[in-house]
Amino acid sequence: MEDTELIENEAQREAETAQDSHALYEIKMKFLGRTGKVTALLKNMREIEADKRPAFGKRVNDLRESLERKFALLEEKLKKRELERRLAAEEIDVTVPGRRFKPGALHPVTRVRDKLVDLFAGIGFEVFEGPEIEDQYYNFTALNTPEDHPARDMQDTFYLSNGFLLRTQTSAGQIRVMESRKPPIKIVSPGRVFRSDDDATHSPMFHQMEGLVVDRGITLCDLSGMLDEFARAMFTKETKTRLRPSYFPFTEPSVEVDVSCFSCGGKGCPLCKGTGWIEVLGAGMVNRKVLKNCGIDPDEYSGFAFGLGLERIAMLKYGINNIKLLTENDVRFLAQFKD
Ligand code: FA5
Repeated sequence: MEDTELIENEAQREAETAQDSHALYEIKMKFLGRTGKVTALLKNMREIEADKRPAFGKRVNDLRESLERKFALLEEKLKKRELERRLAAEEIDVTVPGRRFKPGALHPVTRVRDKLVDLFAGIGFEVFEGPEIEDQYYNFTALNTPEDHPARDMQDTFYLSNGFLLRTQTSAGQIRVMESRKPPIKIVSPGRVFRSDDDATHSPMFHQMEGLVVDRGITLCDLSGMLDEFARAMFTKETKTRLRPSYFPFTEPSVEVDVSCFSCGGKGCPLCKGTGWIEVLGAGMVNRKVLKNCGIDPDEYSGFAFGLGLERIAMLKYGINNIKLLTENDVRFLAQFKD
């Protein structure tokens, strides 16, 4: 009986020292757990005289119940305190302004390329990406460019060792496609090209996009219709195109393609230098010799090709007056192009 009192006092004292619910649980187990002190009292029952056992049993059960109540009360108190502390620590002021997230923007040349690829993919073109390092055959010879053509000069072309060069035009990819596939062929080929060129509208590294269609019965009318589609999608719905005779060794006939000035609608303004037209690309019917070089019978098949400068289109579309701005990567400049 004395033991029960001692244990009760001890449990009470210890329980009050518990700093948190976990410590309290440990103390509770020390007294009320399976191997706890109160449980141990019951195990000693046999050593007690038989007539005193019921009273002792009742006393131990009362003790157990009383301790359980005390622990429960303390536990509730501690848990409440813990919750209050946690809520205070995790308090969030939802009125504090958030950190501003500055999203990047796509480069204007990337925008133009993506828009063109989307447009041409929508009318059935596949995308082909040729290598940036080419040899004379793909970049010039197979494209019917004579040995003494000025484009082959060191002043125009960056030569590497062993007869390799940095491609000067995406037209080199035309040959790779025609060599490896049978018509019908319908591809666009965007990519970087390199020329020894440097002024406000010319850069030593720039981007072109080549287009090539080869099939039975392809005519200049197909090219013209497709270009109208391109001009309307790229500039405005009212934009028109016109073809002017030109010369490229790999097309015959060759044309330069102008679009009606989308700034003044064709009346004449500084952008179109008063002419109402802006030149945007070179094109033509694939030269019979080029088809033959690639093993395609020019009596059976014909095709058209076109090549445009992506920087040129971006500069026109966004009113950029110096090509250098496109490679300086000044964030203040780039951040202006959102659509
Ligand atoms: C060609 O490169 C031909 N391969 C295009 C072609 C393809 C014709 C298929 C016929 C059939 P050209 O040298 O004109 O053509 O270049 C095409 C475009 O690239 C030009 O209209 C211009 O927009 C752009 N360009 C040329 N040189 C530079 C340069 N240094 N910097 C930026 N853009 C340039």
